[in-house]
Amino acid sequence: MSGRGHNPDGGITEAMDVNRNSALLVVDVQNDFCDGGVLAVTGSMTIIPRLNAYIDLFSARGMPVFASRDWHPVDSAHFTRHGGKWPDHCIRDTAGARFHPQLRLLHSTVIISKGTRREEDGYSVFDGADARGNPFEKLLERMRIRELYVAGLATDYCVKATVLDAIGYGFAARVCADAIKGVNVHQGDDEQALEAMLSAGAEKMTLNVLH
Ligand code: VGL
Ligand code: ZN
Repeated sequence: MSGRGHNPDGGITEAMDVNRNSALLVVDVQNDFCDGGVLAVTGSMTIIPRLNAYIDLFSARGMPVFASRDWHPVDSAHFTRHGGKWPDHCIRDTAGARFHPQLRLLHSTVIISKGTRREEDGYSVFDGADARGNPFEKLLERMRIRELYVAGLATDYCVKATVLDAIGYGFAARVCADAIKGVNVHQGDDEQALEAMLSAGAEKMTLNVLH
């Protein structure tokens, strides 16, 4: 929850504290977006240890961790060949679509696949669903999550679209600013994206604030 409030243990929660209504979402840390991938995001490798620290922190506090993945069909309209913006990437069930091996996901991590339909870009994780087809938003609702911490790739596309959707759906959104990286098709896109998220009402978060 945003702001101060009584936490379930009876104490006062500082604004920056994670609590039982919070969840972590690690966005698209997949081989194709990391070093050696077809759409490698500069600096992506540097955030993996921090993502692992966020995952450890949330799981140690018993809070849910979600990991999204871009999971495109081979003929996705999102690909240049079919009129879209991007080279072929994260084609479902290929090596490039696998989570990066250095990302330490847990068995309890809920995987959300997105961009699965031919016609869609699927930038927002709110366009995605779990293995049973439950939409992300429904899962959050069912788990009584009110606040979403968002980290991962890429700042200027999927992180941004997801954070803006989260706010639109009425969730409090926290951007893990030390664990995101942008594609930067144009220089400075990442900074602009962060600004857009903050002006929409997201809060900036870093690991040292949470520890
Ligand atoms: C993404 C470009 C294309 C992302 C996905 O995960 O931010 N970016 N597809
Ligand atoms: Zn994509």
